[in-house]
Amino acid sequence: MKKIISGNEAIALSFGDSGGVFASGYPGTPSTEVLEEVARIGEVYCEWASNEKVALEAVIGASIAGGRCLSTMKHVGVNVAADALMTLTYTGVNAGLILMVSDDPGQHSSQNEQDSRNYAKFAKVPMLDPADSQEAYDFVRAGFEISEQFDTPLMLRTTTRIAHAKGGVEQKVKIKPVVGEWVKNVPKYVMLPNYGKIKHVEVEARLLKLKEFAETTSLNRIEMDDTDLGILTSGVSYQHVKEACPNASVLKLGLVHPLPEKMIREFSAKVKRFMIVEEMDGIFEEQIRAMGIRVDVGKDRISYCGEVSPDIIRAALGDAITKSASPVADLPQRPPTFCPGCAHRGLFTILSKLNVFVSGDIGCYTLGALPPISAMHSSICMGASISAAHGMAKVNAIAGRTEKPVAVIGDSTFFHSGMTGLLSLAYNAGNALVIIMDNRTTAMTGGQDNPGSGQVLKGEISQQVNIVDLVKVLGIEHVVEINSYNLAETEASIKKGLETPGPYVLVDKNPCILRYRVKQPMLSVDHQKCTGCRVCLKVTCVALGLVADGDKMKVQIDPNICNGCGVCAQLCKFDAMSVAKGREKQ
Ligand SMILES: Cc1ncc(C[n+]2csc(CCOP(=O)(O)OP(=O)(O)O)c2C)c(N)n1
Repeated sequence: MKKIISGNEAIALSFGDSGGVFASGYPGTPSTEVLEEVARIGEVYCEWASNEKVALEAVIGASIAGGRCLSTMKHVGVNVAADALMTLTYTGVNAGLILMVSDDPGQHSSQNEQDSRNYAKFAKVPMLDPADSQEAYDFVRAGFEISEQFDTPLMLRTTTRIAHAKGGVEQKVKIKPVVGEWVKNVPKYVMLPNYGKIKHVEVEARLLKLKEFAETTSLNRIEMDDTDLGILTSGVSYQHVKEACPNASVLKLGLVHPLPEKMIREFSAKVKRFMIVEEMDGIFEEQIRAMGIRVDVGKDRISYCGEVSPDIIRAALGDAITKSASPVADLPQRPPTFCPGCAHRGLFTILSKLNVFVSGDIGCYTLGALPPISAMHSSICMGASISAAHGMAKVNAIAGRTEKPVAVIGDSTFFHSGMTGLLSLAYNAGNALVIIMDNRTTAMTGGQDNPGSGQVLKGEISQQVNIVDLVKVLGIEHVVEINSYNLAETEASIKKGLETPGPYVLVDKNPCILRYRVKQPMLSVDHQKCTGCRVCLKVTCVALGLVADGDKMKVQIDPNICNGCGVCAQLCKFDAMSVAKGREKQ
């Protein structure tokens, strides 16, 4: 019987059904649900690592110890794990090892739009690119087989639409996990230069064998139809191709690296017009053109940016497009904002008031950059806030500027890659104010656990790191706890941190309102006192709205949404906001 599940669920299911024994990853949209689902199914050991490099390294150890294993991450996570990946490709594996990476064409939820297929080419490893949930399921099983047959890590790549869309999946007969031997093999696993040189030769030979395999594997298939048009494609683009050109001949790649040169040559020779449809980079096209194969339609007509759609394919072919009646076009924009009651709101309200330069990081707090709060001025990648603030302060000092930068970072990001930045700042006599928003979860990606939340992925209680102690151990003398719901106190603490020379760290220990559901008595507005000045609206809380009161518009609070955090009330100069009558005890 078929199950209707998402690509992410299919990968998790197949991991358990294909003899998997160990999984480790770091959350990141659209990959996060894979490990959550492995944990929910509950048959296989899995864990959140503190970052993607740690996750991949743990999985390397698991493979050396003989267990089939899986590491999950989003595309930018591979940048973090790349150091391990680029040498893992030399050592190869003992038991099957899959690195699952989810790309985000269209940047629905990411800081960039990089194409992970580049990594497969760069690391010289095979990559599979499923086109639906069934393939996501099947490719995990096939991935383990390829990984073991060719002694290589294998990358399994999804994109947002494959990861999150649901489709029918037929399960295969379950393979019982068998843990292999754990053997010492210095030339294979110790990549000193002398061993590495030998391994590099082996990697090149392996790639040639994989190329031969690509020609014959059923992972790649030709669907011959009308020979006027032949399209080479893979992944979700295959679905768009089938919708836009149902009669065209199609070469559908499941193994997207290395490419089956002979197969492509023969296919392209049989069709009048040869088109390549690929999202983001022109990786197929570049290689296929380098093979000397004629490409009639490709990246010259399909953008490197954003997602592909049937309309884009039709337009690239020069077909007349009847504009699709998109219901989305006329909807009002609803930019993301802090949740009602989120502790980040109070902090950014004060940072905005103080008009300091905020070196930001990646998490819910990045929303502090948006108007009208507009209190974040750089955000590059996870962990960059502290190191970048350090660099700013050093150059400020050289330029004779006295302004001290402020770095804002969340707890998960601090554990991920902020700690090393702070260590370096302390070591190099830095001069920044660092604010760590310790909401005890990885909120941005849906509230996953981390080393500060006190429990692990499968729900068991674990140690809970005390960030204040940790910061001290890294060499910071001034560490102060703050409560960002109290605006006056927070302002005073920030000013003190800015006035004190050298590194200064504030830790805001307020739990994520969405995950921990901390609810204070809700507030209401006294319209006798409210003048309609709208100062409170600057905190961009969706619980606040306007309502007509006589000839004036006055503020009202939505009782269904207000979390009673009181930040808006502290901004009101007319004392118009207070705990709603009858709601004193929530
Ligand atoms: C290298 C990398 N891995 C994962 C992500 C996905 N991601 C975005 S923000 C974030 C962490 C947010 O947690 P935290 O720093 O605690 O802030 P919060 O959202 O809880 O305020 C993650 C995992 C990413 N953007 N980059």
